[in-house]
Amino acid sequence: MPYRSRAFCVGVLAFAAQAAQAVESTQPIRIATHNWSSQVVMSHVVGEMFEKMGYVVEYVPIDSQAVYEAIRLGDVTLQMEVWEGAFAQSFEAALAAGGIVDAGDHDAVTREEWWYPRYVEDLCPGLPDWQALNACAEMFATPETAPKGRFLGGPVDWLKNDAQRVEALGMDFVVVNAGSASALWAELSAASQRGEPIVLFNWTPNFIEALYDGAFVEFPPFEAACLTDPSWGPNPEMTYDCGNPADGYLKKAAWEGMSEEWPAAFGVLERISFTNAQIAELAKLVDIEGLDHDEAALQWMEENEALWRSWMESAS
Ligand code: TMO
Repeated sequence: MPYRSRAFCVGVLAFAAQAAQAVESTQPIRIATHNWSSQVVMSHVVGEMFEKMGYVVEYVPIDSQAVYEAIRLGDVTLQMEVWEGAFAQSFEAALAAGGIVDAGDHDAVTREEWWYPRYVEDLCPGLPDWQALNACAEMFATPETAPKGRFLGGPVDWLKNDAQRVEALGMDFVVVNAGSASALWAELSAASQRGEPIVLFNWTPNFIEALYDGAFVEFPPFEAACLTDPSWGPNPEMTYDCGNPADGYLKKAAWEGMSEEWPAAFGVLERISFTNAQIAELAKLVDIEGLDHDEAALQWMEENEALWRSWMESAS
């Protein structure tokens, strides 16, 4: 780096350090980002708030299951969207091991499950019942799964239990994982245009609700015992013979040391609570309106200033 620009950088750093004197620590707060839109936009909203308070922020793209171990070890500071269906097991295992804390629930109630666009009900009578779906399995076949049906799952780092569920319930389906969220939506769009049967992973809150009518498949209702006690549920010999929680939590997770290193920021994190409608809106700004994640965060903040200021206010 030429000497002049290095001097410039040093000047900027000195200024930043001065501006940040109000905060307890200028160590970067490391915010995990994942591979679905609302999570990334929300992370940028929180990052912007922390920067306004004088903190230094870094965004860390990381696998959505491995993140809990990284937080536990203090390598990552926080994760804004802990969805019960996909991440409860990894999160709760890390909680039991220590070093990570539950930083509170969002107002939002979540569901992550097999889902189909509404017209599929005309092709496969008896939906949303899972046994009715299974009776139509062949209709969902692709060349790679025939004669079994294809369930198009999300990227492999999300829910890991679909293949076990298919086996435990004796379903004539093969799980094929999409490489990305946008690959899921591309397949949904193509199938809808042709009126073809499709069953895929979806969740709520999400922007999809604004674009498609559809429904979740109803499996045997979730209970914690389903995952641990083989005798529970329709298959007395296997676990995972149930659906995902239909009214799941959405939590924030943080490194245990956050409340000492950056106490005011931790207080803000605890107060932050997004509703279903707000989370769907975060996703929509990116997935329908085409904004970048950071632009979407700024736009959302412009439109919701009283709300995020209220989360920040009682901080100092
Ligand atoms: C974790 N997700 C919201 C994609 O199901």
